[in-house]
Formats: sequence, structure tokens, C-alpha cells
Amino acid sequence: MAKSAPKAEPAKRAAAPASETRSSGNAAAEISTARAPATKDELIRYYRTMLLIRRFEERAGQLYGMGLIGGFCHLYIGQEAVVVGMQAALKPGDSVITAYRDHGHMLACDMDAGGVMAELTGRKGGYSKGKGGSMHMFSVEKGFYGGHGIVGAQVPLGTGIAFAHKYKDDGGVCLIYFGEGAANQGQVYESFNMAELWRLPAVYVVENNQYGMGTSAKRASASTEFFKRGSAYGIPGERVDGMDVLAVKAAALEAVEFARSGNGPYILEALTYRYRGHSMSDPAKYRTKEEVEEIRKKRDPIDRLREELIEKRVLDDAKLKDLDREVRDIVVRAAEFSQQSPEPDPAELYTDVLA
Ligand SMILES: Cc1ncc(C[n+]2csc(CCOP(=O)(O)OP(=O)(O)O)c2C)c(N)n1
Repeated sequence: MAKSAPKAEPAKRAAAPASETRSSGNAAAEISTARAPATKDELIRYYRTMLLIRRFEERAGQLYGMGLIGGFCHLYIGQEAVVVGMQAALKPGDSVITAYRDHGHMLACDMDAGGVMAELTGRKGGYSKGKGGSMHMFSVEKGFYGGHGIVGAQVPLGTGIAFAHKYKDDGGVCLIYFGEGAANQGQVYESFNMAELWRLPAVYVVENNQYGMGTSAKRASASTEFFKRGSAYGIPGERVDGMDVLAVKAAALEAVEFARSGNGPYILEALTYRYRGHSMSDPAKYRTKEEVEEIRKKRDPIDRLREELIEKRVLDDAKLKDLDREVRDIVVRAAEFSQQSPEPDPAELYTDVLA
């Protein structure tokens, strides 16, 4: 288990045995791979949500290719275990905020797939009435605060949400997701300072997918140990295998409990990988096909959990196929809704505008 900052230790979690940790190949830092226990129902739920995100994103990619989605569209394929593992540690009333690679976060927050897809196609039935698009959707009811296109902007906003939880004393925690590219933004450190100073219930989740647009983390960051980025402020951090939903859940339970108990913020770095380009217009020439294939073959979070479900006799082939069909149906219906829902009325140009 890799931890930084000698501050008050969070609720004790046994160090993973040697067989459960492996070197990240990154200067002495190790990845935490200790796994959370999960019931059969939970395992099925995590698998189903990851599959829903994957199929939804594949369909969104197709609709984009057909010219039905305008503007930007950043797919989350490959990173599903991060958001599903993190969400498993939340309670009703907690909050989530993220950047533009956000459809997976919305689905994990239980937002409606049809409403998300209709927003992508710019239709009235979308979460922002078709006026926000891929990067700008919110659901206060589900505790999801967007969807932000300015790199790093969600970090101070999420810190403010954590402040609100503390101010209202409602017991809530805010999960603030950002990429390793965003981790070099100045506003991230202003946020860290305030979060620690005021001991805010904030969990910062660095989704380290190795690339910020076309630049690898190694080329862009003086230090690639992102979980240590809070050490100057006394914020503890940990790096976790972001391709294993139960490893993420284990780390998330600890981090969320730490923040919820009034100890202040926590940083989790999830090592993950995006299979697609940065956005739909990126041919991803800065990495080899072999690199992507290797990770897909050996570390895919959905394949890994599927194998585990079979091995543990949680689901057999026939039940897995049923689940597959159920998820595909949800996505087909979402895509149909996103094309049948009308475009917003032009009069909507003048609503929801703050002047
Ligand atoms: C302030 C600002 N600077 C630059 C950009 C352009 N931009 C969009 S995404 C991105 C890379 C961010 O990478 P990372 O934070 O690692 O997230 P990822 O895309 O890998 O999920 C950049 C530079 C932007 N949107 N906002």
C-alpha cells in the first residue's frame, strides 16, 4: 500500500500482503490492490454498471460517427472500475463532481441513460434540455454536480461543495474527480490548502489514465506520483489499481470514511487507462496500438470481473448473456429516445441564462 503524508492515519486498513501489491514501475511507489469484500448481489451490480457504461459509450461513439452528436464527446471506455468502485463507498446525500469525461459518472450516480443520451444529441429530453451537451449535465437529485469543460475547474467547485456539507453539518462527502493532467493546475493546490485548513469532507480522485490529450504524464509532470500531491498540506494519499473495481472500492471505503469522520481531505490516485482517443476527433497517434491492446487483454476491468463471476459461480454463461441483453436494451432505448425527443424550442435560448 502506498501512502504519503504522516498525518493522522485513516481508519486502519491492513497493508496488502506482498502478493497483493505490485510495483507500479514508478520510483518505489506501489499500487494498493487489497480488495473489498462484496456480496454476490454487489458483484453483479458492479459488473452490470460497468457494462452499462461501456455499452453506453460505444453507442455514443457510433451516434457521434453518424453526425447525431455535436460538439465534444470524451469517452470513458477502459476507466469504468474507477467510478463504479468509488460510488460503492457513497451514501445518499453525498456529492460527485467531475470533468468532461463524465457520462460514466452520471450513469454510476444512477442518472437515466435516456436523459444523458438525449443531452448528447442536444434534445429537449436531455438533462440540460439539450442546451448543455456532453460536458454540461447536472442532477442535484442524484448528487451529480457536472460535467465541467475547463480543466481543473471542478476542483475548487467540488471543494466548495465539501465546504457546504461541513457548513450544513449534513454528514455528506464530496468526491472530486480530475485527471492527472489537471493535477498540474494551480487551482488544485489552492483547493488542497483550504480543504485541509478547514478539514473539509472532500475526497480528491485523480483518474490517472496516463495521457492528457496527446501528452503522456511522464512528459508533462515533474512528479508522476499524484497521490503524494497533497503532502505539503498534510493530506494523506494512496495509489490504487484503477482497473480492479474491488480494489478501488476498498480504497474508497477508507478514504470516504476518513473524510466523513471529520479528518479532512484524502487523495486517491487510481491508475487506469483510456482505450479511445482523448475525444472523438483524436486519432491517438501518440501511442501504439500494441500498448492499448496489451492493457485491454490483460487488465480490462469488465473482463476481469466477468471471469471472477464465473469462477466464483455467481453467474453462469446463460445468466451473463441475459445481463448483456438487459444492458443492451437499456442502451438501445436510450439511443432511440435521444433521436425521438424533439430539439429544444428556439425560445429556450433565453431561459436558464444568468444575466
Ligand atoms: C484550462 C484549460 N486548459 C486546457 C484545456 C484543453 N484541454 C482539454 S482536456 C485537456 C487534458 C486534460 O487531461 P487530464 O486532466 O489528464 O484528463 P483526461 O482527458 O485524461 O481525462 C486539455 C489540456 C482546457 N479545456 N481547459
